[in-house]
Amino acid sequence: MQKSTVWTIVIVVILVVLGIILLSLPGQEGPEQAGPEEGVGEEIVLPEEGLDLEGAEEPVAEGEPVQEALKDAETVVPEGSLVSDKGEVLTSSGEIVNNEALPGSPDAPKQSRSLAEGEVPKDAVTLNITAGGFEPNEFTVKANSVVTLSATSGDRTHVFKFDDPGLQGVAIGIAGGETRAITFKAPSSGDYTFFCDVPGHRGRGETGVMHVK
Ligand SMILES: [Cu+2]
Repeated sequence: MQKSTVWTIVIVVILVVLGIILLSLPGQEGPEQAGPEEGVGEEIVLPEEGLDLEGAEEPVAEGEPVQEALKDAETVVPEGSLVSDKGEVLTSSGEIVNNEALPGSPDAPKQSRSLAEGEVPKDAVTLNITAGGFEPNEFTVKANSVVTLSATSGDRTHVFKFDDPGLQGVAIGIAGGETRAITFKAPSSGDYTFFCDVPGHRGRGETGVMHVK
């Protein structure tokens, strides 16, 4: 029993030493051989694959809400901004419009094409502009509601604009005799001055006030 125990210990020690020698030899020759055998490479590759998959899914998930928003969106006036069924005014790419954006830029509310009589929605706010000023020169809308504003020129070219920089994107340019409209989301409550931006027109009285309540 004692002899066999000694031999067992000797054999185990020899095997361990041989194992250590065998393991250390490929390591000295090059890491390329040792790596795959030990499975070290696999452990690193697996988490990387997992991350790649997560990364690929993110852009798809971001694109879906935009398409979803456009699905039920409709224009109130021809070639104007889209309005979603949730009451948001949207750009052609499905983003919520920015009233502060430069007039005519993709992020700003979009004015309609020239409208024929009967194309102005019945619930629109309608303004007539002439050298004598705006008629009416004040109107009231509900805060954060979707508003369609229509402007008609009774004589020559006019440009409807708001004073507040936060509403600079809400602008309408009309030639003589023309009617155009714009759909936008009303701001928070307050009084907002509007005017005609054609040089000299504001000074002769082409101004008014939008009351938001
Ligand atoms: Cu004017």
